[in-house]
Amino acid sequence: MRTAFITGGTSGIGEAAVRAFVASGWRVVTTGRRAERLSALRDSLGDSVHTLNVDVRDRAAMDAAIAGLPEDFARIDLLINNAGLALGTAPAQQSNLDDWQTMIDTNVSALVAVTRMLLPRLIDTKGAIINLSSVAANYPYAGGNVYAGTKAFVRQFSLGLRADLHGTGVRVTSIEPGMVETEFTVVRTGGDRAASDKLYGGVDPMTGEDIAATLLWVAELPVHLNINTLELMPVNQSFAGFAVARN
Ligand code: NDP
Ligand code: 8X3
Repeated sequence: MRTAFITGGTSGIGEAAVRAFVASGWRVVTTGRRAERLSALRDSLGDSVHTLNVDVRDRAAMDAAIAGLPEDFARIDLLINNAGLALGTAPAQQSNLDDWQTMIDTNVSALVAVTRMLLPRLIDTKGAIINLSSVAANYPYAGGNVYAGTKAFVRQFSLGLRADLHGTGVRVTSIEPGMVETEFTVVRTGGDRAASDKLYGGVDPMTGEDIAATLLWVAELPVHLNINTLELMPVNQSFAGFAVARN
């Protein structure tokens, strides 16, 4: 039985991924700060899931949690670096520096730390890493500033990992979704459910389950095949033109 380590299993894409991987016969280790949601997940999915109630930014706690994994969950075949967030949509010149730091700490620093901690196990198993980047890595938009920067880091780090892991058999993929209706926009807006509903209203956005199915598909492809990057959007989302200011 293969084991996936999925960060951020308490909501959205991560929670859907935990459910999809368990349904497909994987064991799953998952993390999150909201203990009650982790317990509910464990209660609904049973012994195939092991939960770690840690903040991904807490390097010492994450290191200890990984070192203490029970034997059945210690051999990791797949890391999905999913935990992440956006805070704010204000222009850079009006943004909150603490929000910027939180995004960098979570989306960049924590992601590289968890990856480094699990690399020896992933090399042992000739496993795989799938990182949640975003279309924001590829297309700048106003108000994207630091969030987009963190996701561009994730994309380029994924490609760099692939170069370093050449010859080890470890596969690495950067997944780059557009609009997925999860708690993402509620978090981004500081709890504004109406703003979230308005953003996704009428769009027929992607769902956490859509992305989970993609993650599972990537993970279960033949091991001689590596998807380097994969960008997804809802049909109703595409590209805008350049902005031009006139004097
Ligand atoms: P959600 O807000 O629904 O889920 C985010 C998950 O990340 C939660 O489980 C949350 O758990 C976890 N998380 C956030 N911060 C921390 C932390 N400090 N420590 C531990 N866990 C943390 O959003 P999504 O499911 O949409 O987002 C998942 C990933 O997908 C993110 O990396 C996001 O950037 C990316 N993405 C999302 C898109 C979208 O449109 N929704 C599009 C492209 C990429 P808890 O709060 O319990 O700690
Ligand atoms: C989330 C998608 O377009 O809101 O990464 O940045 S977007």
